[in-house]
Amino acid sequence: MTASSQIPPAIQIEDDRTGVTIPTLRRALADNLYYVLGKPPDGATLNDYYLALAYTVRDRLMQRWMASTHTHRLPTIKQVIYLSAEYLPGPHLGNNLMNLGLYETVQQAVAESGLDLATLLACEEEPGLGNGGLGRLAACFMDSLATLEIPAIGYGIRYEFGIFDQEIREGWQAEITDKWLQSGNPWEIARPEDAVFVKLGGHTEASTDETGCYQVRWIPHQTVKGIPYDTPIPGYRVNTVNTLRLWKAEAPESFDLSVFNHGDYYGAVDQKVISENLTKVLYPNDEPIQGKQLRLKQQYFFVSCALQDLIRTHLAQGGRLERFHEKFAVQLNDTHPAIAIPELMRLLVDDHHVPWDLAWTITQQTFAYTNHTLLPEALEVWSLDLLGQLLPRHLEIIMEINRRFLEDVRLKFPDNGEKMGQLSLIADQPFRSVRMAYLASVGSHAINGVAALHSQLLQKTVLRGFYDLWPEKFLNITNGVTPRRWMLLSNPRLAQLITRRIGDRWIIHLQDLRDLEPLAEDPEFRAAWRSVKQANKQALAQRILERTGIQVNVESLFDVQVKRIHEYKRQHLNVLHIITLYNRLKQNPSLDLVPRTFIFAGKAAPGYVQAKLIIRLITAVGEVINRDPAVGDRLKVVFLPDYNVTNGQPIYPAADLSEQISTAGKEASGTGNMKFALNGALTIGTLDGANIEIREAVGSENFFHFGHKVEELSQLRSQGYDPRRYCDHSPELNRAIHRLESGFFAQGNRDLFRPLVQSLLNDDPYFLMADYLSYLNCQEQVSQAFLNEATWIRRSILNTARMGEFSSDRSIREYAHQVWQVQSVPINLQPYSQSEA
Ligand code: HBZ
Repeated sequence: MTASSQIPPAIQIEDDRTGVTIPTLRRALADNLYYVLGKPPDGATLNDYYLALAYTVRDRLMQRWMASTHTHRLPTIKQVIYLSAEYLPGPHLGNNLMNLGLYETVQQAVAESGLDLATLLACEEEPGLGNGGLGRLAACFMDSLATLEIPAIGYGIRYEFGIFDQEIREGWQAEITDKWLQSGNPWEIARPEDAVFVKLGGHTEASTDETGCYQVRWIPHQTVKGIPYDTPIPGYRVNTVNTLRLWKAEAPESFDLSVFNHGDYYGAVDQKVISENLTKVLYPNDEPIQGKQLRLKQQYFFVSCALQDLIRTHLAQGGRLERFHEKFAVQLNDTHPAIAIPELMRLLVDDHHVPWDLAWTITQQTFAYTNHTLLPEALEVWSLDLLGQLLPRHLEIIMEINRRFLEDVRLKFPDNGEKMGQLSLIADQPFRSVRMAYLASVGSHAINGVAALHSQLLQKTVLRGFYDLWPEKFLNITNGVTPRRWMLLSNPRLAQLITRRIGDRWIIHLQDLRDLEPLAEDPEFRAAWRSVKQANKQALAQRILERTGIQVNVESLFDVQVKRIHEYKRQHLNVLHIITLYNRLKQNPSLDLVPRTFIFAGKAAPGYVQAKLIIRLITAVGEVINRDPAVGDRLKVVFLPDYNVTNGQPIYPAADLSEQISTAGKEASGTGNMKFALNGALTIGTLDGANIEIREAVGSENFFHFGHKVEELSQLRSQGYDPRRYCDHSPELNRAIHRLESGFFAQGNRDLFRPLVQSLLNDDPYFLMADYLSYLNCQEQVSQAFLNEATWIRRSILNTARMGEFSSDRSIREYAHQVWQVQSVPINLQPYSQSEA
């Protein structure tokens, strides 16, 4: 690209594709509808209008996007490359309008065209290209990178079907295919001209060339073509527009042709289908992993596409491969892209003839690895069998990396065979496999956990041996969330109230929220704060009514737990509390109970039987409690279906209480906990993940903590934990468990919840029984606190005021300085002039 391509082509000054006056925007909307979508105004659907508006906004990003891309490619500029198998960006339109500063103008333009912006925004299908926290973190990071004007590309997979849509049928989760591309995706631009080819399968052949150089050739069984699709990621009120580049797999035409020439047309079509299957669907597992071949193919496919893309652009800019790591800082979002380490080695050594040692230095200097979980069942391993079949050359390279690594270990710890076995990238049990977290650690110069406790535990447990070897590689970078989407866009009432009092710098300097602290003592401000919360609760109540038919009391305490459904997150501990309150009410119908509305949302992995049963438990308890006239509107239990970014946005602003009740040591960080506290909810939580840091920041008096700490749980475990003991000692726990066993919530069916009850009574691996009493007492404190409205609101304000450090801008600054060594690069837009064009 040349410099002049930053400048839009010569048209009029107030062009229909760039102008931002109301008449121009209206004309652009009509224009895009007619000329891009081919729809006359009277024959257009709401979705057509949404698409036309999206194109209108995309047009207004284009000059900044091209200028950013052009500048970021310059050899002197270091770029962040985020490799993530998952992204959950949420709907783009509202966010892009906000970041461009066009929200109000477009709202008015749309209204003058007889349309309603909110209605058009609701047409957008969000890209559900992730499971949960990890994918959403990638999206928050992309927002912060652009806002901080840091050159970045996010690489990932363009899944044709994202995370399934969830419906609740007779109380059970049903999974529906997510056809997010069905009505068109106006935000992406296909770049077939940038396609790359990815090899799979086959075998390798070693030889020595004429200069005596050892060479390995990989003769693949199959080749697939990767087509990139680019989505602009604009920063907030800056010119930087970064790129999210997602790859789609297709069959290479040459392959089709060769088969076609042999007359096997149907064979060619089959091959095409096989190739395209590669990026068909996202694996809907959030934690446990199984060795599925297609998943390894997906991982390798996008990583190879990304690295080939980088090498190509680097060389095209005159860059030298020895300087690859000076141009690109590549972050591995968990181990899903860790195959990038042998892939970069292969590209450098085999394809570009870089000597091994130099290639290894470049590779280590290039990569950094973020770990997101310690759960043993979630740590990725790939069997040598599978790797050998699919990526024979990579297996050889991994073995060579391991050989050299273990040799270093041996020199450092002579005569310590045990150490070598512990550190080996290859596990022997239960089958020979590559430990991807080890591979990622060896191939990276920096390794981080995502909250202080998690980073400590990472160093002490999963990666202990590596920490002992290289303590200097390890660091903690606590997660954060973007205040643009999670406050400004999703909680406009609160954002406006805050801005009226302290100005709007908090949007990019979240620490400025501190200025709200003194206002917590101001009764007038507290009243305004309360009205905002009530309005948000009213809005959520309306959605609850529309989606579930349940009428909730907006004066009640909104007690909210939204996140993936998992035993370690302990939604069923929350349910045990609900059942206990219900039992108390049944025992004493005139009990003076603080009214609560319990709100749950979240998806369960389709194969995770126990998690699906927890959903059924929540809906079953709701069915009984919600229609018990003796309860009235003192207790309601709601399960909101299809939790995703879109449906999450109205939830956080309406919460009074945030449930963050994972077993200590299990939740790496959590990010929902940050969204709630930022929006003024108080937290009830264990000392786990980022809860610990949130509690320190907001003040322990403004945070309800309960439960055993990590060390206390390991002590319990080593003493021979007996969950039944807690039942025997707590009549209320006993009664709650009995309600479940008796079939009371299952129309007399004693079998339905038996697996849950059995698990709790027999092993209780997540210590619900041990934490029950402490949780119950803590909930009692919550209720008492809620009765005093003035102090509750005061605490709510202080939560928001003190959450400044949990902006993803802060996380990204830490990565930029401590891991990536990258700087901001402001983007200059040449002023448009007729003569230049
Ligand atoms: O990553 C989550 C952690 O559980 C959470 O504590 C943390 O806040 C968040 C961001 O750091 N982990 C995930 O969301 N993990 C996945 O979504 C996942 C997806 C595919 C897998 C394994 C895990 O194969």
